Amino acid sequence: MIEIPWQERPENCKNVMWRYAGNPIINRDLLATSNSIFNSAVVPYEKGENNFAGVFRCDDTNRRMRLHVGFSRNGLDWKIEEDDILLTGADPEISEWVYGYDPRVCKIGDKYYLTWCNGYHGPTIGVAWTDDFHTFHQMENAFLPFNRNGVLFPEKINGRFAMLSRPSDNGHTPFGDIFYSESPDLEFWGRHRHVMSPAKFEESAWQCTKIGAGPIPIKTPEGWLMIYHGVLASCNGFVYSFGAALLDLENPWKVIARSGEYLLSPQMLYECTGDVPNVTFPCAALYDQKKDRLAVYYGCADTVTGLAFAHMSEVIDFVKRTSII
Ligand code: BMA
Repeated sequence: MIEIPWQERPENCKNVMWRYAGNPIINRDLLATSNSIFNSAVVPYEKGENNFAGVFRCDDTNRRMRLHVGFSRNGLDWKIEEDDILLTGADPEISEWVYGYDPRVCKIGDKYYLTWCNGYHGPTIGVAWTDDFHTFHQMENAFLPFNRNGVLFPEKINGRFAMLSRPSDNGHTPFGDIFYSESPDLEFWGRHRHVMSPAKFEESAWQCTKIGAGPIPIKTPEGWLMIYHGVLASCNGFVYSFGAALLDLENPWKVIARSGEYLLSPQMLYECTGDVPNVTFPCAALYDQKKDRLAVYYGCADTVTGLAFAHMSEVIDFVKRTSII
């Protein structure tokens, strides 16, 4: 097992989740042509020096939303490629690149699957696989537009591939529930099941406008741990925080517990100022089961990338203790 990035909880911190002191770990201008690098996906890779690989949302200085591959030895210092990713093999009807953002990467078997918000007559969920983080083989879009936050499960469930998603509109959607879908082949998706709706304002305001799955769900003996973002419509615009829920292992559309409190909300200057103020948006997590360590990568103010830590056992207790279910 490679060492995932880690820093102990600061002594004066009482929270379940704490930030890396060196945040942001990726600045907006890491690339010659990047306006911002955020909402990005990281996985263990273990090839040579590259212990970690990732797909990064890099909006360029034309403000076009693009996906770029990156590699890292320690999960903190990233080398991101100047050229955007190479998608190949798609049916010509859907192969035209329009835009791509908010990637997630999920290892299933020996392949890495990329899902992202893919422009095809509006946002929908694109799917591609790679085994070398060089060539990405594009498959069919999973759903009809409009949809965002497509997040695969890392193994088949009841014999089928499984994905969470968040049907939306073509704009800055003022609503949004999380749904669960199944597929025999990662091409045809069906058996759609409702997972959860935004919370009641009186009960848990940070997640009362819309919600969407974040990192790939993590299997624990207590259920699938789903870290998800929640949005509050404030008088100053949307505020994006994140919390977590536990989903039933065999029927993951059944929610066992769901945090009423947030794990992290925009509070630091780099989370509160930037191209879109007040956004913390998680897209990836690394988990070291033996050491009970969790590291969460999240976009900050749609501008830079941050990292936060927690002990998995404490996150599970927190979800159960503050549950609104
Ligand atoms: C969502 C997505 C995210 C973004 C967020 C806040 O709709 O576009 O990429 O972080 O809005 O702007």
